[in-house]
Amino acid sequence: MTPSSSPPTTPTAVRRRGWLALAGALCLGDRAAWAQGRHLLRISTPAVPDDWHARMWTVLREQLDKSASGQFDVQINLNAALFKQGAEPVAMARGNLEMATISAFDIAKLVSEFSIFTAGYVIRDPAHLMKVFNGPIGDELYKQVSEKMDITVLAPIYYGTRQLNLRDARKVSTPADLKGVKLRMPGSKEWLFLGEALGATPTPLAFGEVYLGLRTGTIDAQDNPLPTLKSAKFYEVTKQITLTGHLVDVLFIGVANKLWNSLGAEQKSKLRAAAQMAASYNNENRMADEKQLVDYFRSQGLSVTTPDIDAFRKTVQAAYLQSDYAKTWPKGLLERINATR
Ligand code: KDO
Repeated sequence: MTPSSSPPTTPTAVRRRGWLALAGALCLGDRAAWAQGRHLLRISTPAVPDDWHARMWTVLREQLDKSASGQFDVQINLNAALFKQGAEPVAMARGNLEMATISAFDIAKLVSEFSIFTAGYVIRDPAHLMKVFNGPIGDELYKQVSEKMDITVLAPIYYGTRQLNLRDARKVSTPADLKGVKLRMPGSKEWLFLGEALGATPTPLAFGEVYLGLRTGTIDAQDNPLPTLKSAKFYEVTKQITLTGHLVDVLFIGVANKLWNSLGAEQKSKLRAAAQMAASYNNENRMADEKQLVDYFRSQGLSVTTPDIDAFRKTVQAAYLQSDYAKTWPKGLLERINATR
């Protein structure tokens, strides 16, 4: 990718596009797809176009074009142009959106026992993540999501391992070194708690505002997986990456039950298969990227440091275990997650 000095989006442009896209999708798209007898599949994501979990939606669309030709009208809206980050589950429940990636943080807002998946240093690595979410623990979670959020999970995807990314270079060995650092987090209390557990001063900000926040200095740091640091170009406006690996992050490809329940068995299996193909495409590319991006960022002049991971793990785990979140975790779930191999 060629480095550029301009941000990938501006908030005003995104908002303007958002209103136009929203009006189009809600009024015209709905009727057009209905008139042609196709199922409208409106997708909304905050992801930037170059990110793997944005590109995977094209994989899904192309697959459906092949396997269920003329049956779905897939409309992909990137950069939070249709719904703002975190608003997707509500839009899906209200019938204004059919598909999105939802995070464990979105789920925890409504299904509090699953805040366990928002806790740092619980999931060990991508293989552990897939075993947990493609096994019985995942099935229990998806049942709750369907009942309480009216969303069917079609596939978990690996979003990447979250690392710290700082505007200015500084020594970061333990959480104490992050005291007073304004660490941007997405805007929900579960995310802010993670920032606090890391020892920083969490500052809520939508994903689309992060580039500018780093460039102007309204925030000192952000956390995201390495592939996203590259696709959203955060490396252009930061000097250091500290490999805390504090959250092996998952997103779930979800479909609104209103749409899901209107499909026949064959359409359901084709849509699920397309979602799984999209997930594999994302997972493979992300994991490959994570292996080689440290060298890339160093070549771009960033310093990439390794902190005392044990110190981070102990502090973050203790913060969660002492929190009210842990009180809602079903008995034995943490042990079952730890025992999943
Ligand atoms: C972010 O805002 O930091 C985050 O990484 C949170 C994720 O849950 C997800 O919403 C992601 O942004 C977006 O998909 C943009 O990559």
